[in-house]
Amino acid sequence: MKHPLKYFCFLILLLAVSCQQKDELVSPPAPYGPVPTEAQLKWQQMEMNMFCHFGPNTFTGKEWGDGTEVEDIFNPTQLDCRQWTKIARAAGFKGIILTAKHHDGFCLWPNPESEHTVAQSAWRNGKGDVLKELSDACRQEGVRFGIYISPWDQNAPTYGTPAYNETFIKTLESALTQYGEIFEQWFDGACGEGPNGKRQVYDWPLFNNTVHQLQPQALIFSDVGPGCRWVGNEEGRAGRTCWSLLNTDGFTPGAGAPPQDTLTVGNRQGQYWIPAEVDVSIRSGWFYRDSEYPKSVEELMRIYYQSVGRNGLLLLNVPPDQRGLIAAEDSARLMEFAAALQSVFAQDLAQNASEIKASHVRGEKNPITQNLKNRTHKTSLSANVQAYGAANLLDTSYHSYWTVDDSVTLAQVVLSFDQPVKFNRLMLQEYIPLGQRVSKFHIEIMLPDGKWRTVATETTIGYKRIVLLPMCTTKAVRICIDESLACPVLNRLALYKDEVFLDFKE
Ligand code: FUL
Repeated sequence: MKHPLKYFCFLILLLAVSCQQKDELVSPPAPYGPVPTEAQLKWQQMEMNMFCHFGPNTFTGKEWGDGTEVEDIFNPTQLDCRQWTKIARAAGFKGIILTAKHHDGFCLWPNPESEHTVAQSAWRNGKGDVLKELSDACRQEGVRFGIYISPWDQNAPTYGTPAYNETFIKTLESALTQYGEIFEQWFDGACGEGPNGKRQVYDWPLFNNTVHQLQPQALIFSDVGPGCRWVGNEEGRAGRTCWSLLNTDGFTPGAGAPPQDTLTVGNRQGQYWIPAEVDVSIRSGWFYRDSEYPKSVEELMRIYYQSVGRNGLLLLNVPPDQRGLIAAEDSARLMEFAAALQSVFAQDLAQNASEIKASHVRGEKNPITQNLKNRTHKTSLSANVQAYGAANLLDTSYHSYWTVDDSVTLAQVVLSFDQPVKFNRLMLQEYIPLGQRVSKFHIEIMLPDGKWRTVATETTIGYKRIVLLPMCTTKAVRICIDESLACPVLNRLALYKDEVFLDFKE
C-alpha cells in the first residue's frame, strides 16, 4: 500500500457520499390529474358560508315571484346588514352570498339596466342599496362577500331575445364593479319564461368571461361550475363518495346539466376540478316566512357531517325577515349549532397518541415508526421522514403531509396510545393541491386481545372526510388505504367524540 493516506481519504469520501445519499430528500409527488386553483383551495378552506335569500318574496310569502310585484312591496323596516354579518361570523361562516336578483328580476341595488329595483321603491325614498350595505358590513366584520344573480328574469322586457344577454352582462357589470371584492358569483341555472312568454338562450361563455374579467378571483358557481358545482340536491347532502372532479364538456347549467346523482358524486378521474357546494336552507323555504321554523341542531349537525364531512362546502341559507333582520330563533339556533360543532371538534383526541407507524414513507425502504411524544427532536429523523413521515398527519400545518413512493397505492398508518382513547368520529384530509387520489379505504381498531376489527369501509376522502363510527375505545387505530389512483398524499388525521346520538344512515 503505497499511499495509505490516499486510501483513507477515499474511504472517508465514500462514507460521506453514502451517508448523504441515505439522507437525501427525494422530490415530492407530482400533482395527479386536475388540481384546485389557489382561489378554489381558499374557497374550500372556508368550509361554511351563509346564503341570504331576501327580496320581494320576503314580503309576499312566495318562493318564486313572477316579476309583476310592485316595487314598493320591498320595504324592510329595520334593515341592518351588520346584524347579519355579526351572526354569520359568530356562527363560524366565512362568507355570505346574497340574492341580489332572484327569478322575479327585482334588483336589491340601483341597477341602471332595470326599472325594477330598490331605486323604484319607496324604501328609503329610492336611495337604499342592500349590496352596498352588506358589502360594507362584510368588510367590517371580515366576512367574504358573494352575489347570487339569477339569469332567469320574469320582469325584463327583453328576456327571451338576444338583447337580454347584453342587458344581463350590463347587470353583471353593475353588480361586480361597485362593491369591492366578490369571492363567489352564484348562477342559478333556471330558464323559465319571461314576461313575453319566451325562454332565453343563455350565453354562458359570455356570462362567465365577464365575471372572470371583472372579478378574477371569484369562483363561479353553477350546476357545472366552472369554479364550483351544485351538489345535485337541496337536502344538505354530498355523496358518501364525492369527487371534486367533474366532466362538463357538452353540458350546460340548468336543463343541460349532468344527472343530479352525478353532481352528488362527481366523476372519478373527471376532467376538471369542480368541487361540490351543498346549498340548503335552515328553514323549509328559501325565503323567510313566519309560519316556518329553523331546523334542529341535530339536523344541522347531520347536514354538517354530510357536507363538510364529505368533501363539500356548506352554503346554509338563513333568510332575513321583513324587518331586514335575521330572526331571533334562527340566530339562537345558529349559536347552538356553533356550540355543538365546538363541543365535538375543539378537542382532537389523536393529539394524545404516543406513536404513529407507517407501512411506507416516501424515500424510505422500511416501515417507519415515529415517537409522537418528543416531536420537537426532529433532527434524528432522516430528511425523508421529516418531509413525508406519518407524524405530519398530526400537525396543523396545512402544507405538511404523509406520502409514499410513487409506485405505492396500498399503505397503512397505525396510531397508538398509552391509554385507551374513546372516539366516534375520524377525520382525514387529502392534500388536494396535489389532486384527489384515494378511492377506497377502511378503518380498524385494535381489540384488547390484539386482533383488529374493521369499523368502517369508505371510498373517497378529498379536502375533508369525517367518518361516523360507532363509539370506539381502543389503544390503536389503523387507517388502511386500499385503493388510490396514485400514491396517497394525506395531510391530516384527527379523532373526535360526539356524545349526541344522530339517527341517520350514512
Ligand atoms: C333554485 C331557485 O329556484 C330557488 O328559488 C333558490 O334560489 C335555490 C337556491 O336555487 O334553483
